[in-house]
Amino acid sequence: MTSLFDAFDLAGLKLANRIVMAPLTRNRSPRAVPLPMTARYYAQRASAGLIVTEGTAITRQGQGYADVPGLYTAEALAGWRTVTDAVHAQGGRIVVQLWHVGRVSHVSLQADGQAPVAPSAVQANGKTYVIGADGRGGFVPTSMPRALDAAELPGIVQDYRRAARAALDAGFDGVEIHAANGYLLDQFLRRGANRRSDAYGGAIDHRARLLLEVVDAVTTETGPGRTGIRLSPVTPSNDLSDPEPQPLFEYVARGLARHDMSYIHVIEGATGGDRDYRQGLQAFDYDALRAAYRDAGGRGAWMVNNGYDLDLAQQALASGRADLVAFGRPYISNPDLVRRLREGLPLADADRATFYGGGAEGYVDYPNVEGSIQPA
Ligand code: 8OZ
Repeated sequence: MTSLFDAFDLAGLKLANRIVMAPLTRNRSPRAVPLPMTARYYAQRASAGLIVTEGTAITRQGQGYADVPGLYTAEALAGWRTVTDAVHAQGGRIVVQLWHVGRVSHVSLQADGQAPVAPSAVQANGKTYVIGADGRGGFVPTSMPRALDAAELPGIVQDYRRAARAALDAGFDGVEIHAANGYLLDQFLRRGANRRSDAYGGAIDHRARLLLEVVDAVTTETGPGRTGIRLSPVTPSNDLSDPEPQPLFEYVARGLARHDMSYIHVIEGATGGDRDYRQGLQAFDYDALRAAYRDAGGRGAWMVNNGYDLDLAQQALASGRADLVAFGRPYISNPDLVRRLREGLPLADADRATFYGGGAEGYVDYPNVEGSIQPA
């Protein structure tokens, strides 16, 4: 029977096991540049079959929180090169998550204090994290966005494409397109943020158009089997919703099947919360989503995420519901999570106070099960 600890062939990339480190925002990259300790942080977690980095802004416009990393300056890319080298030196595999936040941003993070961009001028009821002139961080409401003009969208597609090229040049094994959790591509998909009446709004095929254009551009740039995508069909994160997610996401799945994806990464339920969370009248049918992808000829790996423990993960693999399982929060405090799960060892709890922002504390100082920090 398939186990989490079996190797996996991800479109030619050999993974040592089927455990994935999920993307985790940590806000420790001033001026969008990963620090030397970021290389240490990821290298400590390199026994994961695959690491997906924290969300990484493709452009300054795509940034929505203080101190998240980017892919749009030479300095940031040089920082990422030290990360990919450090992970590869430990025998790990790492892809970068390509992120554009859309409306989930604040004027103080945008060039010249401009409004963030979105499908429509609909403000998210939510907060983002900024650092004031006095150097202190705090939460502020997201700013009112401006609606993107259709003529700007090819430029955004190009931004994804350029970021994907830069990522491969910085040594990443591939990229993951962040289309989840209420950020730009999800804002186009779901009706709660998309009030457009042009070719990018309204009917399902219109709302999915930008996402599929980005997928086309990025897969063309990376070549086959090097692009994954993350979806969250029902999450309420960042004030997003849709009354009918099932046909929308099945349409997306069929569209993805026409591209040579490395994997489809699905957050089941509310991100970081209730796995049974629903939007719309019916519970979302994730098996039907997978079937829509496979029936349309999709051959990428199926990656699942959200609140998995060892038993639930093994069941998902054994039943064929998944090929890979992504673990998020446990990876903050358990750099050797693979070993702990394999040997049935207890997991360490993470300190919430150091999830977002700060320094080495709560970042690179979680020991492995023997009490040492490896690599130092
Ligand atoms: C937590 C805090 C800030 C951003 C996501 C990138 O939800 C995020 C994120 C998570 O996908």
